[in-house]
Amino acid sequence: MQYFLSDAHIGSRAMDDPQHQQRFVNLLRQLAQDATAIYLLGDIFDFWSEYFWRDSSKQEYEPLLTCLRSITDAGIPVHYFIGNHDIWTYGKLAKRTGVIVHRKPELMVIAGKRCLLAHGDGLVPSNYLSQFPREVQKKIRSFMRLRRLFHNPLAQFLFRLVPPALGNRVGYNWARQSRLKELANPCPYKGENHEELVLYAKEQSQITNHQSQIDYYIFGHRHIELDLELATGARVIILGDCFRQWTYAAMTEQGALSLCALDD
Ligand SMILES: [Mn+2]
Repeated sequence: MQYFLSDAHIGSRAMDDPQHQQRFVNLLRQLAQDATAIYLLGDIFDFWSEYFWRDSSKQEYEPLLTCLRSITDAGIPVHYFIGNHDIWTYGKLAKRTGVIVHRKPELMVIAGKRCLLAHGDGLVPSNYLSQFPREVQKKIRSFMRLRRLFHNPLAQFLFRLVPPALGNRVGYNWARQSRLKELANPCPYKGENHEELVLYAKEQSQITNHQSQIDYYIFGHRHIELDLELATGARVIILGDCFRQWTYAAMTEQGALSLCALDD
């Protein structure tokens, strides 16, 4: 089986559940029993940043890091896509755990199916902004500016110079605020004509020619569960999360994909 999980937000200061990390570790261990590969589609940590200095606070994540290492040591590849909370990894995570880090959306053939994998933040159809009133456009633009700053190599270099205790304080607090905002104002599925990732997938599936047609668009980020078939036959999958919903996707070696919940 091939497994797809996202948005565990381990270490979130917005949630006080001492069992959260352990529950995620248990799930990974269980899936690893029959996994050919595991795809982590972003925001596995609520805030992950690597510095030029030693950062002892990462000990908090020993259970998960050890678990990932044992899975990759067993020969099961683990693909780690950065999300918008764990952008700042420059090799330490990969070295410690053996995961393969992906910093951009990837087209991968998995069990014979063409899959577009991404966390999903920042993926919008073209002319996306123009449909909104000016006020909303402003908000989206400032979000995009922040996203560019987070991905900017110079800004990243400077942030790595910051003492970890300070960088982490800023980072965890930012992540906590964004999680609390989302928990207070959950944004349910907007419908196929408004959900950005669906619109993005629709546009992609229209511009790609028949031979290179994608079978599955698989995303995280939205904390909603979705399995939607487009007119082209492609399916858009949004994974839910491993934070409150505990959902993930499983694909058989024949390429059949289904969404699963933890207590299935
Ligand atoms: Mn996200």
